[in-house]
Amino acid sequence: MGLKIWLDGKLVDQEDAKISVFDHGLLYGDGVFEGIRIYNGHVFELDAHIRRLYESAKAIRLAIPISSEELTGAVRETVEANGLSDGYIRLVVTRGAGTLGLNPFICKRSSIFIIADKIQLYPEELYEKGMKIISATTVRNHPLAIPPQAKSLNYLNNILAKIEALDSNVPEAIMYNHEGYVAEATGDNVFIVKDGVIFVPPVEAGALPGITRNIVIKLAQKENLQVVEKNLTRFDLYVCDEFFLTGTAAEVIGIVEIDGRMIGDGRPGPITCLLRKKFFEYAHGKEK
Ligand code: PXG
Repeated sequence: MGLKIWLDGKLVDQEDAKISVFDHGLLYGDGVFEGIRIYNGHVFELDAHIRRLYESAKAIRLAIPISSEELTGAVRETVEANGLSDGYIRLVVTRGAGTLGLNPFICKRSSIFIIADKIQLYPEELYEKGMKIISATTVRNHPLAIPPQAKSLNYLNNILAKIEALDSNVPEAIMYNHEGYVAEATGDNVFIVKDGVIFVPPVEAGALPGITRNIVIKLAQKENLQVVEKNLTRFDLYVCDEFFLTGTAAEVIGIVEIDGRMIGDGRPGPITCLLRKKFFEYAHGKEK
């Protein structure tokens, strides 16, 4: 049996979940989205994801035609209809069907759909051994272009960096901003550890304000670890003691090599492993 998809107010079979070829989400990447986890039957940090979605929409002048309470209910309804206890939700708001031509205001009503499915996990081995990555040459979107804080459907910037990673036979790439400071990975935020202190690039460097990032910062502070938001350079990444990425899909994953430079002793470091464990416990123990 296929999935039940929530589409514009109704749960429909996946075969019937269709969007117009005139939808500007498809024609122009004009829309916003969220990727959310389900742990133990609970939608993880749903309120934070809903808030970010409405902010992304506001930033691109997209009116979401239902209230955040209704949308929250729709997400829960979709999870329930698919009987998922662990999985992944893709919540998408497109500009809607219009005509050819950029004008978004021609589109009468945006479309909302919600997919709740199983998540494809990275192999456990990748977490134990850590990941090798590269620096992308593709520069992160300038803040005066597509705002990096808005989670828009226009992911070409990140996709071009991802292609560079895959061409180099590694799964991820670090993106730098137009000033040369570390922004983020293609779908994850960056953390490093140097002399026992955790450093995180500020969101203003061109990162998405990651929900996993926020939680990991809080969990680190609870462990009495010092967390400093600071612009980081490629040099800082090359000489750090530990390096990890955070995100809804990857959770917390150690980086052991970048651009051929080994990080630490070539294995995920102790703070990385501690925070990965704390994040797992938080995600699985929390009633939300
Ligand atoms: N930066 C970018 C550019 C992202 O797209 C993150 C950071 C991490 O944010 P969260 O809130 O997840 O901690 C993301 C998240 C997918 C997918 O299907 C992408 C993301 C999350 C989940 C799934 O590609 N991006």
